[in-house]
Amino acid sequence: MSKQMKLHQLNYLLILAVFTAFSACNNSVETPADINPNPVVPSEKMIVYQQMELIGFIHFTVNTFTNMEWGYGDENPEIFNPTALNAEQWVETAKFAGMKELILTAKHHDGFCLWPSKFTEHSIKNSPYKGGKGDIVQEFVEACRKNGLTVGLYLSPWDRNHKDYGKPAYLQYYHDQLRELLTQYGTINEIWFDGANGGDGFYGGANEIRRIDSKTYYNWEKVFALVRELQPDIKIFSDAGPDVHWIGNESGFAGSTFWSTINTDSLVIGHANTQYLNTGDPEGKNWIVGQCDVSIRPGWFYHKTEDSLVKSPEELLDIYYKSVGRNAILLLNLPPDKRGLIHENDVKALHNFRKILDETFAHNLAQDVIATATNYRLDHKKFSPSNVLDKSTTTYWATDDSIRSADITIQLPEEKLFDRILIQEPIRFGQRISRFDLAIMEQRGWRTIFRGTTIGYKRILPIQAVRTSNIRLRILESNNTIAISNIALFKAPDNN
Ligand code: FUL
Repeated sequence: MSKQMKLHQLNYLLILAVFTAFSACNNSVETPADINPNPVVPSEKMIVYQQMELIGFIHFTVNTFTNMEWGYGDENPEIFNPTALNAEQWVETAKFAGMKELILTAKHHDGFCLWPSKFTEHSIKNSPYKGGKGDIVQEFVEACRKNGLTVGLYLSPWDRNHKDYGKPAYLQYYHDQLRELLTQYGTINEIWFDGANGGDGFYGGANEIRRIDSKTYYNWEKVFALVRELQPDIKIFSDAGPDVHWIGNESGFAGSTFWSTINTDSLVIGHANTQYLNTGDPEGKNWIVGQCDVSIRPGWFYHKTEDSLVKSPEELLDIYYKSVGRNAILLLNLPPDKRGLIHENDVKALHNFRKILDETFAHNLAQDVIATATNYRLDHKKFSPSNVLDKSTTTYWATDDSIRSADITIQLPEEKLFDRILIQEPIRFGQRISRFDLAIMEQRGWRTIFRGTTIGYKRILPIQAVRTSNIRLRILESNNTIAISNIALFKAPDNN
């Protein structure tokens, strides 16, 4: 090779290197930053929690054997005798239904403990179950772990058995029990603090009424600090959070307007404003996930007389759409019977509920579609309307900052029949949308089929079935730059 040729080659390589470096540099300049987050956003831990969507409750204690809802606290532990208890059956039933976590009543208001607590005789250790050697919390935790469900525990603050309830001494007892539960059973994902507090009870034989000041008695800040010290990643549920809050009713539904933001300083555990809890607060300074608790039966505990009153799959679906479909978590209670098994009727209803859900959401009809919008941020593909069509909740369509009202239209390759519309916001930037409507294209033009307010992590709109090839989501109000991460269309099996 001549000297000149070599030089030529060198020059060429140099130009190529400079060009590559320049275009790499230019590309990184070209990829714009994400939209600005709202002042209140969820932590990564709470986003993961919200993505569980459906979780379950297990209410089981002496009440199951006395046919009560609130045990008085004077029960003889001898009555607690499940003959065929199988925690795996609970977990397998829950898992089949699509639940990602189960929460067990380790201690309900009667004070009876499902684990052999060192601090009381009112427990499983004095029952015939496994000759007093049983530990149902342990069995439960093992079954959950084996099946990949996270574990939650309920430790009732109100204790109608304990002689010191209402006095300072009880608080030490409560802390000791928390310590047992949160140190002896591995990772606990959620702790559930009930709001029912004080009233009549056995109280070590005093048989009287004990009232407490729900604002001060438990010193909740201290309790929460202890919980976090023992289990740093745990989610704390109560009427007031701090991570997950009660939805304000026990029927399982969030408001049709539901914000994940709320102000906790106005909430008192045991005396919360249920309407406020049901809607959240667009001005709220705390991000707290809403949780809708409801039982599959009229009662929280098993009663034989309710075997015929198990909620139907259709009722369960209605609850699902009003909880998960409204930006909240559904916590569905499955109470084991006296055998220690979830009753066949409950299992059947759950199976059919799951079957309908699976059939409904198996096939997104928004396939091979084209999404267009009246505006998209910087005209950059990072914010393109087509981002709402992938399954990812990371990619999103967003508008320019000055835009607070915009349309996104989805054009299907042909007319499709659908009756469920799913919409999601990329909540890592906060919750933004406060008014929207949906319209479909008909022969005479656009027809509005739904007017709504909030969307949040997930909104599912069960609508009358419509047939169309064009659907338009119009965002009318938003507290920040508009952003949507997903839109999908589904058709439920007929009559569901
Ligand atoms: C209520 C309790 O009083 C019920 O017994 C049940 O545990 C429910 C989940 O919470 O406040």
